[in-house]
Amino acid sequence: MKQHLSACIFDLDGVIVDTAKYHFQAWRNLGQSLGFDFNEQFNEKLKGVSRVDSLKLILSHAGITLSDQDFAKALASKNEEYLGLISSMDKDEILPGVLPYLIKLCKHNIPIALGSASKNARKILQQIELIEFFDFISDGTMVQRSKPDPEVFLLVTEHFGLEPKKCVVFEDSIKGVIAANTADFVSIGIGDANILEMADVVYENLLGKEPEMLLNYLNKKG
Ligand code: B16
Ligand code: MG
Repeated sequence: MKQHLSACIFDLDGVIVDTAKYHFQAWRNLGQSLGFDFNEQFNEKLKGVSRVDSLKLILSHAGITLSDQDFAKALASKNEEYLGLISSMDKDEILPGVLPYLIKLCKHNIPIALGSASKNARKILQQIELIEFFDFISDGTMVQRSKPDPEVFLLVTEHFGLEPKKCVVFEDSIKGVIAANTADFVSIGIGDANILEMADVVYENLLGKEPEMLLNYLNKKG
């Protein structure tokens, strides 16, 4: 299997663990403190987007301008609330099917990497006791550009010296799927097929999924 599939790259929030709901809660509270509310539909636009770019999107949607100092304060306040929300998170919050899937990939000796926009990624992987599975972590502390730019995924293939078209990206966000497609990775959407229609294939979650199935998608990609 390793000859055909070079590596698997997992997004974190919404793929490995459901921190997406905590990001939503913390951003929404911040928005409300600025006199602006938003719903889950708008929140889809924030998924996979860096902290700074998320705040820019919220402010532009709300028509609010902040001074540089207030912008920095708002970012810090959102992250403080988010860290509070995830502080008691443990391995019980790993999403369905993730652990057995990672174990199967290990058995096949397929390198496992993280490709997350989050600057809190390492802390979260440690907290949910999955960090040992990851051969390489590419995260928000290492990139200049937010998804849909593929930089965070390309750091992984550069690190291993691999071709993107032989690697699979698992993503819950539209912007992450676009990032994977742009750089010619095989994209597996995790979540709602109507929202992630651009992905090569969409799984509701990883429950009962077999890594061998990935070979079909790689072959179709050519
Ligand atoms: P942080 P992912 C992304 O993580 C989240 O989807 C996005 O909502 C968040 O703003 C971004 O990380 C930055 O996170 O504030 O923790 O640095 O989905 O790419 O794993
Ligand atoms: Mg995500």
